[in-house]
Amino acid sequence: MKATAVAHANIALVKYWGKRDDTLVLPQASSLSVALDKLCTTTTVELDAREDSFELDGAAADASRVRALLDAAGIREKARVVTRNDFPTAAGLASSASGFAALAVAASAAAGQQRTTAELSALARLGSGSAARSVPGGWAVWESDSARQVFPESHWDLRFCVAICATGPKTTGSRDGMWRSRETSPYHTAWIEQCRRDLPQALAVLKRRDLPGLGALAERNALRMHADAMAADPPLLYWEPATVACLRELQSEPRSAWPTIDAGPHVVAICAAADAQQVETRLRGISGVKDVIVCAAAGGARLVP
Ligand code: 2P0
Repeated sequence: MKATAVAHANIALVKYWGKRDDTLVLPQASSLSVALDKLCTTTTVELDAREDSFELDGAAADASRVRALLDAAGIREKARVVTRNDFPTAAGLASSASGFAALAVAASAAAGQQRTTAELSALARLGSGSAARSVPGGWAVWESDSARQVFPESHWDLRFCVAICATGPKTTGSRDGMWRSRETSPYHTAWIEQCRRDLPQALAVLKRRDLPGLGALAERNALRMHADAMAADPPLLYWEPATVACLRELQSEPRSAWPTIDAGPHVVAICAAADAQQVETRLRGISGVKDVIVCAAAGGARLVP
């Protein structure tokens, strides 16, 4: 009746920004991500508790989205859920992907359920869309119900330098932001059509390990997602001055790293393992960059003893 799981956050190279079904959390377009080793969540689920409780990084937190996922898993027993993020939650780094992936795996195991990776991915998706990709981990594609690993983390020795460009929670969460973009941005249809063109190209450059190809594609895809969001009404501007400074730095020639940005201010620089140290140093030198976390690719969510 008790199980612990770990899962990693992921960064999308072809992003998910728009749902075709808000309740079932189904995407308008498929997305591609890679799991990040340093951004890790550990979750313990204990069933048969007296009442539901959810502890996040040592503090009591709202259990409603945790309960919704347990209900979706058919778990009626009261649950005590304890979650720890091995990275600064306060910095606004996406923790919902690793959090719901670890929760889905731990809760299923605690209830004695046998679920395949695809079924666990579909369950995690109901908590948060991007969590579907953290269940298989590695290089993952989320198509509809669930995500699957298309290449293992060992496929390519890249680094992902996460430049923390602000502290404190972001202003508009992803859920509201993507809803607003779909409902009000005149660029949204073009954005979704572009993602459908980007995915097969991204898979081709990923397969042949073409870093300038994948980097440039990921950079374009991220900036187009932000163009869609900026064109919403009211507009969504996730960037800080340090975000723009990172983009300028990474765009200087000769290029060795390419940026991507999620629905927040932080910049993730994609580079070869051999270049990670110089990329980290350059990012650390930028005014407003609070920290840089250098990650490698990671595997999927798993139970731990
Ligand atoms: C992604 N993001 O593909 C995109 C890029 C943020 C920007 O998935 O509403 O927290 O829970 O499904 O998964 C963040 O959105 O949103 C996200 P919900 P989620 O990684």
